[in-house]
Formats: sequence, structure tokens, C-alpha cells
Amino acid sequence: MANHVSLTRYLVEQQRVDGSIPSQLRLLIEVVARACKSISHAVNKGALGGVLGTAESENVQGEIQKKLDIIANEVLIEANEWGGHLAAMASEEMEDIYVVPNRYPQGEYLLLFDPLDGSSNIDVNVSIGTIFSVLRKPEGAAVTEGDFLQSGGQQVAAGYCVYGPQTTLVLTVGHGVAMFTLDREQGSFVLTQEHVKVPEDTQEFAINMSNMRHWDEPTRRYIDECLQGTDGPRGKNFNMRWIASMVADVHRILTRGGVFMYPWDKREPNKPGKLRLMYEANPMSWLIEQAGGASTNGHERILDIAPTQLHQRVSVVLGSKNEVERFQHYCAQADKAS
Ligand code: AHM
Ligand code: MG
Repeated sequence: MANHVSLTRYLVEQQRVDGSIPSQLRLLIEVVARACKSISHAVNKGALGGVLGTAESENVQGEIQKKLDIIANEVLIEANEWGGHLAAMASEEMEDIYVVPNRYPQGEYLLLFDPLDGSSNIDVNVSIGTIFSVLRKPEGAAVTEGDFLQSGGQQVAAGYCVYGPQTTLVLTVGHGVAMFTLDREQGSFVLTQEHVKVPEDTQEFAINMSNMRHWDEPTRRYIDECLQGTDGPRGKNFNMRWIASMVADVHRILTRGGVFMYPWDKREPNKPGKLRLMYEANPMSWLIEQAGGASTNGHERILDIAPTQLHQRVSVVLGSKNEVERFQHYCAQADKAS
């Protein structure tokens, strides 16, 4: 159709308007999008492609890998290593960084990804996705793991691709959030929403309620008040959703608002949370903020956290601004009282 704006055209036009997408970055985003198309095909084949089930290996976090975790990781590496736009990559599924081999030119960007988020949903045919984050390589000779340890506020591009009833790519380069739907006949991502906005208020929250007995006081208080509905201090009823794929939960919040919570809890007190700062919390937090929402670990804006480890975990509360601020206020009150 004549009025269809492809991802390529969107990126070229953005560059003309605000100069925010240099050609190497444009190439990088297009390559990531192409890789997501391949992953989407593999996901769609499911049992017919022999891609379901576990791979009988563990990742660096000690979690059993699914076959699709490994396939998605390989697709992203193979697609990105030869283009000359990257210096190195880091993945939730790999212990060490992957430096672009000497046989290819090295570019000025670093790519981080969770190749297949929501792994527990693969075999049950529920939405899953790929999350990515792009940083600039600091000046200096050889690329090191330390080069990746930049706060989320330093990201130059971030996004995710959700493999659901539709395959949708969601992107920010720091000038708002745009959504692209995969047109399977054309084989291209087509712009379907620009200037995405998360409503400031919501009546919907997302949390794994089975962890309730392990929560800290501010989390307990926030959820308890939501559950009291019109009879409680909030004076309104709340709905709950938990997909167990952060991509799918965040996609719903970007579409109609809500608050997503994976807070610290007492199950493993020395772990700051379940989700990973560099592959999940940072890119999602930037998208949410770019759409007018907020994101915190309870005490600090996620995008301000100075990382100390590539695979570090973090407590995450993000979504509709007024709800996230309310949670932060409860955390501050609890800190004061202790
Ligand atoms: P994964 O990257 O290994 O798939 O784990 C991250 C996922 C998130 O997508 C989701 O929000 C969370 O883990 C669900 O955790 P739980 O099963 O504890 O509810
Ligand atoms: Mg994940």
C-alpha cells in the first residue's frame, strides 16, 4: 500500500528530521530487525520445526536453556557479526562478551540482548520476545567487558520484538517510541504506531502473586491497597495480568497502561531481583520513559544505576507514572521508618 512506511523509511526519515540515527546505527537496527524476523519464523514453526523443548544445557545464570534460547542467540550473533557496525555483543545466554572476529571490520557500537525472553512460555504457545539495547563503545583500543558497564541513560537505541498473535517490533532512539508490525507477505516491518504514550494512571497491575509471602513491606502495601478496590484507600478497583514474559507485559503497558513489578523478595535475599539490568530492565525502562512512564528499583531510577557486572540483576517496577511514583513513595516511607 502506498501509505505504508517501512522500518527502513522510518529510520531514514528520522535521520533527516533530527539527525539521531547515523548510518551505522541504522544498519544495526535493520540487522537486528532482520534477525527478529528469522526468530519469528522459527517460533512460528514450533513443533513442526523441531525447536521446542530444552537443550540440556545451562546458561550463566544456572537456568536450563530451551532450544529456542540457543537458536535465537545464534541468529542474532550471525546476523550482526559481519556488518562492520559492531565492536562486540553481550547476551543473557553467554557468560562472556562476544567480540567481533578479526576477519570483520569493527564498528563503534555494542549490542546487548536477551535473545528469547519469557522462555517458560515457549512450549505453551504464549507470547515471547527478543529484547535489545545499544551502547556506544567508549574510546580506546580493544573492547572489554568493562566497556559494556554503562548506565541505561547512555543507551542510543533500545527495543524489543514480541512474537505473539502479531510480530511487533518496538523501538526508541531517544525521540519517542514507535511500533512496527511484521507484514508476512511483504516480509517487512511496517510502522503501525508512532508517539506511543503510557497513560499516567491505571487500574491494572502485573506481578507474580505466588511470591506474595516473600515480599517486602512496600510491595505488600502497594498490592494490598490495589486489592482492596473501592473499599480501600485507592477508592477504585484494580485488574491483574501476569503473562510471565516481560516483553508481553511491557507491550500491554505501552498499549493501554499498567504497572509491571518484579521486586526484590526474600526467597534469595542476596539477589537484588530476578530480572537482568543490562538485557531487560535498561532497554524496557528507556522505552517506558520515552513513552511518558517511569521506572524504578524502588530507590533509584533504573536508568541511573551504574552497573558493576554484565549479568547483574535488579528489582524492577515500571509503567504508568503515578503508580510508579506511589510505589517509590512507599519505599521511601519504609526506609525512613526502619
Ligand atoms: P527469562 O529471560 O529467562 O525468560 O526470564 C525472564 C522472565 C520475564 O520475562 C518474566 O517477567 C519473568 O521472567 C517471569 O518470572 P516468573 O516465572 O518468576 O513469574
Ligand atoms: Mg528475559
